[in-house]
Amino acid sequence: MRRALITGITGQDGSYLAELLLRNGYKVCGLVRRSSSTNYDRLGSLRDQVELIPGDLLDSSSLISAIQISEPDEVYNLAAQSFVPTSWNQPVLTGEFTALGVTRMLEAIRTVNPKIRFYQASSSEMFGMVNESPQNENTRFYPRSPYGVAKLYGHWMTVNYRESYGVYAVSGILFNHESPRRGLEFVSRKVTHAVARIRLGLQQKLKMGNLDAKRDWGYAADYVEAMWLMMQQPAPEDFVIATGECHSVRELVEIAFGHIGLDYRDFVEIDPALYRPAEVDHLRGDCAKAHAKLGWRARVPFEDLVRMMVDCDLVQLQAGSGSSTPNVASPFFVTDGRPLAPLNRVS
Ligand code: NAP
Ligand code: F7E
Repeated sequence: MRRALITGITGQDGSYLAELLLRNGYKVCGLVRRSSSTNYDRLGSLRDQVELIPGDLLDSSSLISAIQISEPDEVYNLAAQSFVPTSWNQPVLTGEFTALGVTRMLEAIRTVNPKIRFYQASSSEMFGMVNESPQNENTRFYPRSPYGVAKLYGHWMTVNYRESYGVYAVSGILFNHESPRRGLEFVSRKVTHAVARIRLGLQQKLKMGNLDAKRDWGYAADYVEAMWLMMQQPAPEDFVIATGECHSVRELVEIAFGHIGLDYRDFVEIDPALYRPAEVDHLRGDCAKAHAKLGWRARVPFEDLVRMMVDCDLVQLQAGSGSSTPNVASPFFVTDGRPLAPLNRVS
């Protein structure tokens, strides 16, 4: 039985990756940091199928011990301070988690067993102010936030450990990916959750920042498959993972409100406080390399993703689940890899 250790298992991607690895027959361990109350909502029933090991990216000895306990063949480093605006408020802490945390984990691997394969969750935020579009593995990096800078450090450390020590270390440069398990502060989920609340009469208005920013948004359950595929190759390489499509935040709100028959202009208010000190205006990824070498491509179109997230939020709010990030079953691909019909709509 192959064994994997996931850092960030309680996050959006961690829960989808744990599901995928369990389906693929892995023994799955997850690193969890201590908090005053447990935070396992996204894991749902997976909680009983994975082994959770206490540890923190800030604490090297806990990483060494997590590797000794889990004895993994593969480590997926998904843990990070991942919200871009917070990185301006807490730039040093973001650097500790998102940048130096990578080195701590790589050093732990080198110390315990350098044959362990390592995946680093890199980000399209590293491209930042782009000089070409779409962006691929050779595009210049120009991060625009402390988060982007921290991710770039982690990316280069991953490359460096591969080149310096021959560690099988890969960096997945993933563009934005969303799901019903996305944190409420990220724009996609903020919008779909608010739209559902407005539909149910629980909220009247939605405050938004820059509607003109453009992103390449895909479905998280698709993207964790790319992570796993990168770790199964004969030699370690870095890959861009994206849909190749670009949409504005304005389109996002238009589709989400339109899905329940409303015009976003009647509900959205612009709040200048939500603008960022430096914006990433436009991102669109070119995943031709991943398609050619991994056979990977995104399967869920943007419009379907947004509508599915609105539907899931409506269902969750009506059920009164009490959790903002429940372990909603993957609405796509639960059968044979083809998108299913949308979930039940609220009449
Ligand atoms: P997420 O939902 O914010 O999850 C982050 C995870 O990291 C949580 O499990 C969190 O634990 C954990 N964590 C944070 N600080 C930690 C620390 N000091 N020690 C141990 N664990 C810690 O993020 P995501 O959307 O799943 O993204 C996964 C990774 O991919 C992140 O590294 C993110 O930066 C990167 N990424 C994401 C996207 C995207 O669009 N989603 C795109 C590119 C790259 P708690 O539950 O305890 O907070
Ligand atoms: O913002 C604009 C905002 O916070 C997207 C993380 O997973 O993807 C994510 O980073 C865009 C930005 O994601 C609001 O200005 C407008 O241009 O959903 P977001 P992000 O910053 O792109 C990358 C790839 C990661 O690696 C990160 O970890 O939406 N926007 N109005 C808003 N954004 C938010 N959050 N809230 C607003 O009200």
